[in-house]
Amino acid sequence: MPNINLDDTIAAISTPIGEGGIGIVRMSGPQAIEVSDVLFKAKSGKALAKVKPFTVHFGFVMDDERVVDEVLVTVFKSPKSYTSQDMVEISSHGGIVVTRKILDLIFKQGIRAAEPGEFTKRAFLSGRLDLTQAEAVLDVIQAKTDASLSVAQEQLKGSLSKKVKSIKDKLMHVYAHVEAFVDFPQEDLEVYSQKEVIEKIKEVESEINELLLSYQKGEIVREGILSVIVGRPNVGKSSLLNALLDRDRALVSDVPGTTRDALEEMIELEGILFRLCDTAGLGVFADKIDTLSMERTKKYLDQGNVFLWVLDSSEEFKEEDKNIVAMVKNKKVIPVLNKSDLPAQWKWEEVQKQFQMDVEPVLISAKNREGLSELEKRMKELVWEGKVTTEGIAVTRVRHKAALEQALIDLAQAGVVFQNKDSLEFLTFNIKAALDSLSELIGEVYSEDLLDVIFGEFCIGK
Ligand SMILES: Nc1nc2c(ncn2[C@@H]2O[C@H](COP(=O)(O)OP(=O)(O)OP(=O)(O)O)[C@@H](O)[C@H]2O)c(=O)[nH]1
Ligand SMILES: [Mg+2]
Repeated sequence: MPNINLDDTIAAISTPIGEGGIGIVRMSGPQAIEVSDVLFKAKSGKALAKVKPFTVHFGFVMDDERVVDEVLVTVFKSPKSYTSQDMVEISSHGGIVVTRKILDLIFKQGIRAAEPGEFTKRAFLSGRLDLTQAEAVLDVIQAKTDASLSVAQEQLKGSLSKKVKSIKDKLMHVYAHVEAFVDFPQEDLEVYSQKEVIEKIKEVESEINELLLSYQKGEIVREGILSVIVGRPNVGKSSLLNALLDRDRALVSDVPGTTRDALEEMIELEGILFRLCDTAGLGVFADKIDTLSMERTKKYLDQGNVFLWVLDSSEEFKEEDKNIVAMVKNKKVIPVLNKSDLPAQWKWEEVQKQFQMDVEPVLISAKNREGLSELEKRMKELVWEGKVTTEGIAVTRVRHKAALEQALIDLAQAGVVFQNKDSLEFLTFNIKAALDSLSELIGEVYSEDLLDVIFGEFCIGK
């Protein structure tokens, strides 16, 4: 395990850079209070080193004799703070220069600039939060719907770690029994029978599977539903994106091939987050950029959760449309018959029959903003029958999913080893590997690289 130094003191501006009501400069570490005393003159004249923890003090940040700003300073004493260390938060007026100036004065005292997420990393390293809780802090900050906020809050409370720990405890029990048997085979120990070991492993497997089942929903709640708008050029894909967003986000023109690069925007429909992606029209490509756009569209075809397949009903059903059928046929797709303000040249029933597609279309006019509420209704129905529920969602990140899947692989291997009556030492090896994966999930073991990835996503000052 890496040895990470917590003895230095770090500082950062914790509020967004810009103008606001207040700005907060935060410090954490053993020198936080003594350094604050160099810059801060309390109106009461009292030094911060002498004040009670969890108190707020009015006064001035001074640059020698010059007042930098009138501030409130909050003092936290270890271990009862966000990072579990001594902390000071200076609330000043929310200006870019004033907060920067206070931070610079702190740096002059030899304090180091905090890295992104370093305050939360300290909370993790000091044991106040486990890794899934630290990840939840970021999810709370980035939550874009009520549902994602409530899942993040559950995780922050430790619900996922609690479940993983309980699974780990059960497995640890099995491990201890098997190991006792390996170490002292001669002795008359009260250990699980072979049948019992297999049963216990099966129990653990089913609990892990239950957690994994919640991932599909969890991912959608956290990240939104990737809804890819596809279709041949000029059918009105970008017009549809603009209509759903209710603003002119994408460029629209009557020249086929207007959209080159895929474009992503979010909308929320009754608590469900949709990541709408407008793509370049799928068709005959002429130049290198077109080829690149096509590749990008195809990547989205692989990744999308749902597809809005836009067709132009005012023009014939073209060869290019036919080619798209195969790409979307077996996916969650809504055929969107656009330009319904113009006379239709073909009927969906014919296409449906020819390609045996068991799905109803939605008729819209993106230009006149018609048929959109029906389309939105269909989009919601495609996901959880239109009802958002966060109940039972525990696993929200690929990292969690990968760790649980690895634990299952190790346990399956343990089962094979046991059934073949191979050496019991192998069995302990496999159970230990599964235990390690679960420990990694909650951060009982970690590498510095993993922490860099997780906390690197945070903003500076959190
Ligand atoms: N009459 C009518 N015209 C529309 C409608 N929707 C889009 N158009 C027109 O169709 C043309 C193409 O629209 P876009 O939204 O740029 O089409 P696109 O599918 O994004 O095209 P590419 O980016 O080139 O693939 C434009 O001239 C739009 O004004 C509609 O509902 N009715
Ligand atoms: Mg377009």
